[in-house]
Amino acid sequence: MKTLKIAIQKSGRLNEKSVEILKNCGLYFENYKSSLISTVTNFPLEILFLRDDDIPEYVQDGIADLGIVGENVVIEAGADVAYLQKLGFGKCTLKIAVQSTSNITELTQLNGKAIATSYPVILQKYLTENNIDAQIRNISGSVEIGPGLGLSDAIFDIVSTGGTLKNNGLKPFKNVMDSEAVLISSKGAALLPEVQELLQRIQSVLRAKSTKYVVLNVEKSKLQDVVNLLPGVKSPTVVPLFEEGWVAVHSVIEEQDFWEKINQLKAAGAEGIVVMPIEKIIT
Ligand code: PRT
Ligand code: ZN
Repeated sequence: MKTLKIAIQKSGRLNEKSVEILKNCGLYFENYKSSLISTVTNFPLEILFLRDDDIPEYVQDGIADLGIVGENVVIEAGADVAYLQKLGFGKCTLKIAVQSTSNITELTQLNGKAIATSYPVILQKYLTENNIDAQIRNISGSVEIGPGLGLSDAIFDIVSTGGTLKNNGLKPFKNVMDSEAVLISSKGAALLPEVQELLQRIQSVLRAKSTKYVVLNVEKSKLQDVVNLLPGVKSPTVVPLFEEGWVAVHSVIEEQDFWEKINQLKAAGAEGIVVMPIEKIIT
């Protein structure tokens, strides 16, 4: 079996969740903060801990077979890699922002203006698509101070809560791109059986994360109404209770419409509802 290499962020916003998802896949390894590489003991995999900016190129060149990194970083690097899976964390939006007092309301007003950013490639593409001729000031960090210093008229940066914009007297103007952490692989590695095995494990963890296991009791006369609300993985499991005329129903519920479903179940006659986390769903 080939020993794969996966590159993840060494420290920063994506490190913890990247380590967590690999551990949830049942992989055993030491998360050595001080070393660059860690060996998984129960799967042919080595983990490389890198700066996030280096990950797309390492994967494109096949130095690492796989990588976990923000989609924005992959696109900015223009890396030729295979996208295997969105991972549901590190979510953010890349936005153009202007000073709160600015009277810019139309995109065309950016013509001839200067925009500070650390993401010149993504910004240029957006401006070109929209026929805007603005000057891009490429700076490596703290772009939000640009307008205050008179360095630029606008900024283009990652926003999650919007707190940083506000604290610097800026307001969002245009959303350009949504991003989240993604699993990428080199084009050559995408179809390797070991890569597909790891991908399946990651997908089973993601599926489990977005669902809850539910056990509830219901009178047999109301069973059909309750079952209609519960598709389950295949269909709900129904087992008799010791008390005559009652059954227990086991099923899974999607996290996103959890409370709505629970309320509907109660209204349909469900009692003693117990909800549990799911570790993995293997289909
Ligand atoms: O050291 P290394 O180079 O590896 O890390 P880094 O400092 O370049 O990146 P890091 O750890 O800050 O971010 C890694 C990835 O997380 C990014 O590429 C994004 O895909 C994703 N991500 C998600 C974010 C944010 N949310 C985020 N809020 N990356 C950066 N920010 C910054 C943003 O630049 C701005 O300064 O947070 C500030 C805005 O946050 P709010 O909440 O105030 O809006
Ligand atoms: Zn970085």
